[in-house]
Amino acid sequence: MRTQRVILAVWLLATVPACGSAGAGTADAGGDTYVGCVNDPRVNLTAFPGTVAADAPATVQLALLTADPPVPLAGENTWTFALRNADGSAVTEPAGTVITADAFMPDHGHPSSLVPSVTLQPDGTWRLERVYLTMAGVWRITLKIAQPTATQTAVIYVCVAG
Ligand SMILES: [Cu+2]
Repeated sequence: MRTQRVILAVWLLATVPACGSAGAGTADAGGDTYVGCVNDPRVNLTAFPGTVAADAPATVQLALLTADPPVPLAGENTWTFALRNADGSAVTEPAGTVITADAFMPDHGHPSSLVPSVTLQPDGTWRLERVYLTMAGVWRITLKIAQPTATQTAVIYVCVAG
């Protein structure tokens, strides 16, 4: 029991400082761990609607359609998107396409505490929920698009302003 408590204390010491200003939903993101990102060159999605190309050699792009809240904010975000061909035309969705997502904060080396969910909607667009950005900074949302014939990856970088 005592050993477990010590291990927990060490674990907390090791993990908490990396996210010292991590209070979800707090406006105080100006702690010394905040990495400014408004002009960060990695950020490839700054507004909705927007598009993000899948990694080569994939040819699809994500057409990000709507966002709630309208810009990425600390807290839970819900986005919708469609898969498009490189020329912007609609992708004919093969049956059995499964898209999974994860959210990660590369500058702090930690994931979000929630795994986003991705659901195909009746109109053919996809709903990406529980994009839980727990603190200000750059977040990387990786979508794995598994189709019967191939798996493609699209990586979204957003800035949650502090
Ligand atoms: Cu962090």
